[in-house]
Amino acid sequence: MNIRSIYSLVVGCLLLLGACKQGETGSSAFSSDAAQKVYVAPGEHDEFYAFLSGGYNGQMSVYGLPSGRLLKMLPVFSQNPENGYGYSEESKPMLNTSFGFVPWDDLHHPKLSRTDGMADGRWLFVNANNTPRVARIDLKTFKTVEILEIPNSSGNHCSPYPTNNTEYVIAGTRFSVPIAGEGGIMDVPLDEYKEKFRGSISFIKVDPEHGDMDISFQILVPGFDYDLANGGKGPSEDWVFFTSYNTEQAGTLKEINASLNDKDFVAAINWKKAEEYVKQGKAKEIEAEYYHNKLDEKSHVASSEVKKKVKVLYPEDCPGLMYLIPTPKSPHGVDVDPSGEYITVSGKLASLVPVHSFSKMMTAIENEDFIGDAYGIPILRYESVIAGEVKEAGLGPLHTEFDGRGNAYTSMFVSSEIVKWDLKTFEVLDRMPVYYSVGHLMIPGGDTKDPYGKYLVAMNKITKDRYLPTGPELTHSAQLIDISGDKMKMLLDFPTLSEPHYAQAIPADLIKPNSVKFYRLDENEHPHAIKNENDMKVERNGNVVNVYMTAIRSHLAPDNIEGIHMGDTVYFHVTNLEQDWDVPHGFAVMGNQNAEILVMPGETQTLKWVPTKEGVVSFYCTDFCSALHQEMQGYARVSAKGSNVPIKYWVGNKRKGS
Ligand code: K7E
Ligand code: CUA
Repeated sequence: MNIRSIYSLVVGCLLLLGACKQGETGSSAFSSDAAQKVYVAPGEHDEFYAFLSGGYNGQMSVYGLPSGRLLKMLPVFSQNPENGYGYSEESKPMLNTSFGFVPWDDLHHPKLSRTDGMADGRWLFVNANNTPRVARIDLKTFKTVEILEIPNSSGNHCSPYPTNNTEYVIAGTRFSVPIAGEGGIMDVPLDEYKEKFRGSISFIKVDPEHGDMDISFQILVPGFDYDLANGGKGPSEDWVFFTSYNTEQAGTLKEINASLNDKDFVAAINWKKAEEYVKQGKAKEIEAEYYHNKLDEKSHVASSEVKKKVKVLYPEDCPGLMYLIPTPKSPHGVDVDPSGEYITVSGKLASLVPVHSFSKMMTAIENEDFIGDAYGIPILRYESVIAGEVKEAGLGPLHTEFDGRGNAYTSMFVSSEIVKWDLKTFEVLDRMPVYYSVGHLMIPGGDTKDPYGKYLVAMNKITKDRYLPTGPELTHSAQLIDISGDKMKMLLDFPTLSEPHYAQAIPADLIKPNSVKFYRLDENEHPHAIKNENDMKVERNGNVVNVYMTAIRSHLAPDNIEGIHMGDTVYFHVTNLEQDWDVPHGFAVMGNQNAEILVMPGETQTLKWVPTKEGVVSFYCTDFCSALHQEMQGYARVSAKGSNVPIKYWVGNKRKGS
């Protein structure tokens, strides 16, 4: 019997005896009123929306807290068979990049837009880690409305971090790359890492009204790996802090060669200063190629624009822009406490959690208390900028969040626990084992200046025996912990979609009232929309056939189509005429290699179909929309190439064509 089964046996017995008083069995006890605390009665709503990244599925998922109910899977960087995202002609451009169409990426970090240091519920920014991009999701529609590629970047991991009024969203590289003086990633021998490679940190300007993104400038930083970042708050709000590892600048076997230095760096960057330098004309414009994809609000059609230039700043030429704080050892997360004074760093290989002081950092900068420089960037003295160290915190610290009551919570990957510690004394106050090997943790508002506290979500990497087995692949597991009292209490396990890294949560009231219920048909500006089924039509243009179709409970118009020939490409432009909440119609064509679509009320979506066989092909609505949903179906006749079957189409006695 292993420790875990002994543990569950002990807890189980205590429960049976009804003797599980909170705290009596140490911090690992879960609350006897746990079920009550997470119970949201049928028909009731959760208190918080939680947005969990999907990790390697490239999507977001939306949960209610405290129930842990899955509300939605929200496609961003990957095609989604649920609603045709990345398959419909309207949404395909969202996945265009300078490398071509990329159907699947890896998404790690969601961050809500902010007003005055608090999440405001307008937009959610997320990163594509593999092919560097930042996306914006509109929380009125829960749709990805914009994706911006990041040039001069590779592995967009420390991304995306909004400043306190969403002036910028900041995105840094994980991999450094050889950036040519005139721009572009060069072809160089890989053993020239030290001489030629640089990292980049991109400052994406966000339109305050509409949220549209644009790269304002980039800072080309020394060739380390940049891992995570966080913006300052209050006194430190002009600053953003990045962890870096591989300050050894190893080009191979980083597992060993990037773990040699006892300390790596936190890079502190003054973004206000950077902005000033750009205004003064210090930035150099270089060549770049990156895609900017946007979904038009009125037509719901996405389009891509290719951008060709980017402005860059070299920090060595910009005094006061960037400083390096030595920090132990291969740091991962960096998190700034609600007051903006404490900068907590989680070194994966460090035995303690260092807490740097912003005010001490400013004094040290003023006194030029430097121990040297790296590539012209001053290195501060560790002792001069340390506020305290959390000793014996746990093994494998990764990330920290705050409850707004003077406590910090750090996730420990190796010792598989959440450790609560005091921001004044740096003493450990409580430990909660989690199952198993936690990565990120999230407290609603826990990264803002005024956390909501109350709950903590641990997002665990390994699930093992937590649920009924489902073969070799298990869902990842999140755990909800009550942090309202002195001791943490375990409330709930719930499964997640793929691998959540970071997450955000916000009171439901900040989003719920703004949620769009359907698209207004009279505002639909899709070029192929028809707003009345009498306008249905099928038009041949060379070997392209455009079908203008409507869907309403419970028929498609037209539902009989003739005159399609082998060698044709058919576009079904389906407009959903419904003007009611939650009445989508689906559309599928037998044998179509380009999937299906799901059309929201008032919206038009286009499905491309290249017939591969002669004969009669059925099509139908895939969403059970009414009692007569099964009747919502039709036929397309596919004739031989060059046949003389003319275009003809009808529904009921409305008949068109020759
Ligand atoms: Cu720690 Cu990609 Cu934020 Cu995962 S990262 S755990
Ligand atoms: Cu429309 Cu089923």
